[in-house]
Amino acid sequence: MNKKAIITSALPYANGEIHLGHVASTYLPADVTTRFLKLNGVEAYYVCATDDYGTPILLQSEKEGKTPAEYVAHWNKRDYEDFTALNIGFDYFYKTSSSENIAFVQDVFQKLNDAGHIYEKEIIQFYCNNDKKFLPDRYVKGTCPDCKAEDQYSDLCESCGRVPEEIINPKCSICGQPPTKEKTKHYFFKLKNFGDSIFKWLDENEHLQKDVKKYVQNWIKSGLIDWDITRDISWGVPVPLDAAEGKVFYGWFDNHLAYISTAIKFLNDKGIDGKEFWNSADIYHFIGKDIVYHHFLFLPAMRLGINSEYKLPDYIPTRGHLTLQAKKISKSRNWYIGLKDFLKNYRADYLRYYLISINPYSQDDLNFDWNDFATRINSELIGNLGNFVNRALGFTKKTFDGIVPETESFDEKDTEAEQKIKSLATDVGLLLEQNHLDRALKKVMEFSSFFNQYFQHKEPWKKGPGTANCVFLSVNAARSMAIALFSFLPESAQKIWEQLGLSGKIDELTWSDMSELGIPSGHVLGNASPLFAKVEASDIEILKKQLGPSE
Ligand code: B3M
Ligand code: ZN
Repeated sequence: MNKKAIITSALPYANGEIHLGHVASTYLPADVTTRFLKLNGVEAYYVCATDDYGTPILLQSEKEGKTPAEYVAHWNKRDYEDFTALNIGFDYFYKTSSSENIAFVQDVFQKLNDAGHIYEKEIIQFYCNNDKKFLPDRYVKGTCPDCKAEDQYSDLCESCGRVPEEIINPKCSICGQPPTKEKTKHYFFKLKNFGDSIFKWLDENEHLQKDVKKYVQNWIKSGLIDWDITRDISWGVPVPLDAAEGKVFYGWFDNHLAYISTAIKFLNDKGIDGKEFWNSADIYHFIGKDIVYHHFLFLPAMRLGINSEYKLPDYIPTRGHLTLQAKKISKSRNWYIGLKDFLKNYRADYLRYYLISINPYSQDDLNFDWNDFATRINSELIGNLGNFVNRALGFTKKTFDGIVPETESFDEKDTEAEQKIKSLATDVGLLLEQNHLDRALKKVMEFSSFFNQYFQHKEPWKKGPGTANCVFLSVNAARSMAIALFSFLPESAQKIWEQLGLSGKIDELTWSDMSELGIPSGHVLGNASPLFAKVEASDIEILKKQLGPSE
């Protein structure tokens, strides 16, 4: 394992609230991974930023009578608060509109330009005579020229995942009328130049998901097109050329560069050489499958175009979309659940538990279902884990005054239990290293269920021989579980820790500590109380109506 890592997750647009869909595919998996790496002694930093530029943001700020800078500052603050409430532990949360990112983007552009990867071209841009504006990107909808799917945005086909060269049968997405065309000069990035080198990079990188690689390599085989990187709007990173007055970069030119500029700013401020760190660390970019094109083509091409002055990613964990009650999330149709609203009703760990359990390391979509949420929390989190911890600690309190008893010689069952503790770090760690967060969490739950059965089998309430061993091993198992759970459920893990009467914070430990019998005989436990409260069916029925989705 590399001893340094930088972790990023797709940057949220500073344009509306964070909802469960965002959290499931990127922020939560990245957070779990970062916590895991840190416990493994990796100097890992999780950095993120709001994605502040683009036409939608400009138009929305105008509608609300705010400057775009005020508008994005509002969402930057709010997003950070919402993420923090879910215990997403960013080491640094910044913005693409930072002075550091602007300078960085302009510098990268200059270098690409000097290297001959940029050219100017007169293009025809859609214009709506009805709305009296240029219509870049999302403001035009039509039929995808590649897969023929209808009703697709001109900058991204959600059906085939490509960025269309020219959308067929265009319509203004504000008023629905066919736009006219106006001439304007734009700058293009020679993406075509990079097909072969990206293909090779994909072949050589064994950490990237095979199916995603294949997908991208097929795109490359079918021919890449050069990429229009400028826009005629007032909100964006200015193109640093005299001849480009009034033009700004397209958001996808500057946003992923903020992964680098944000990390470097943060590290430099800490007194670490940011650039050197970036180039010697493992780089992780967590994304959802809708932005594969951008992260597997634009991003590596731009880094290659400046001679890999900043290294390419090692991992781009790509996950599917969250659907809600089996339907696609849509903000405009109010079919979504805001993170803040959700957390007013249920604590962070309920959501973390549920979303991690249903989220495989693949591009398959996953579904949020209220009833399934209630069932999993009640039967797994509470019925299995909460039950075991409460039983083991409660029994020790009642029968031994909370003092962990002296052990006797272990019988076969005890030895098996001891073995489970000793192998937990490896069992869970291997899966986390491979990004199988759902399976790793399941392993912890299997561990808990083993100990439930062990406790049941030993019948310590009969106070026969073996009772002391059962108590000793059970409280030690609860300790191991707390450490293993910390990456997934940080609050609950810390709570178990405190109930065990252990001092300090779990994040000061190391991963392998979970495989020690760390609680000695004679140790005094803290106070046991139920870790979780049941999710009531009646509440779920109310929330289904209240939080939406309301369709
Ligand atoms: N702001 C959000 C998205 O398309 C977009 C991600 C940028 S990552 C550099 O999911
Ligand atoms: Zn229009």
